[in-house]
Amino acid sequence: MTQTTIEAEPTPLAIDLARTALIIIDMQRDFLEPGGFGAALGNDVSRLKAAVGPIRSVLTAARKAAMLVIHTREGHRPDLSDAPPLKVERGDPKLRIGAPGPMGRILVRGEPGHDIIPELYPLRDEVIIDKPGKGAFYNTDLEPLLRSRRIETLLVCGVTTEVCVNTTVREANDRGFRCIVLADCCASYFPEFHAAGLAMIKAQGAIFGWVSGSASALTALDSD
Ligand code: TIU
Repeated sequence: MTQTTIEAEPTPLAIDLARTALIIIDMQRDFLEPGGFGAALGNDVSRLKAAVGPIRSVLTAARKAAMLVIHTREGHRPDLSDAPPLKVERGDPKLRIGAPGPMGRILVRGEPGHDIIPELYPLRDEVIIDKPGKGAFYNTDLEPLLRSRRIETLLVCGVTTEVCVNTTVREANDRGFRCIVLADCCASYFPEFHAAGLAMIKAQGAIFGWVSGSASALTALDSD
């Protein structure tokens, strides 16, 4: 039986687990560890750690339930041909996208900092979407991949709540996918933006999507 109900705000939701995917946004060393892109922008990267444990629990349950798991990574080609100059030209010139740092070139594909943190490392058969933008649909093959698997619902985790998570949820909603954002599986460098980012999604009768948490997701996954 793949139909289940998940507790969420503003309403509980009936979902089909066979048509649901777990998407984990940008849990990369560049955002979570010192010396990467997040730190280069002046952020306290330790604030993102809170999401790691809850994501790990949901990821383990999703793997057990044989749910489609998708990991995304924000980053650019080594020649930066896919990085708009206006994106690169922000922040301290010594610490911009493409500049050398302790984890390799900042936000560049193939560099140690671009990779996913060891605690959440993808299995060989899990999908990795390399994205040049904040949204996971922009200039990627995520949409055809989801359509080919007949996915209609996304359980959304990752960082940061108000940047790449929110952008991806808005893109997904416009494409007809239902998003359930797991609050404790997301994090921001700014606690007030985390709260506002979640509030904006579920307001107005779930204008962009629903907000739930890892405990409710685990209950729903166990019911499979
Ligand atoms: N800076 C910030 O909060 N986030 C990003 O630049 N990318 C993601 O959210 N992944």
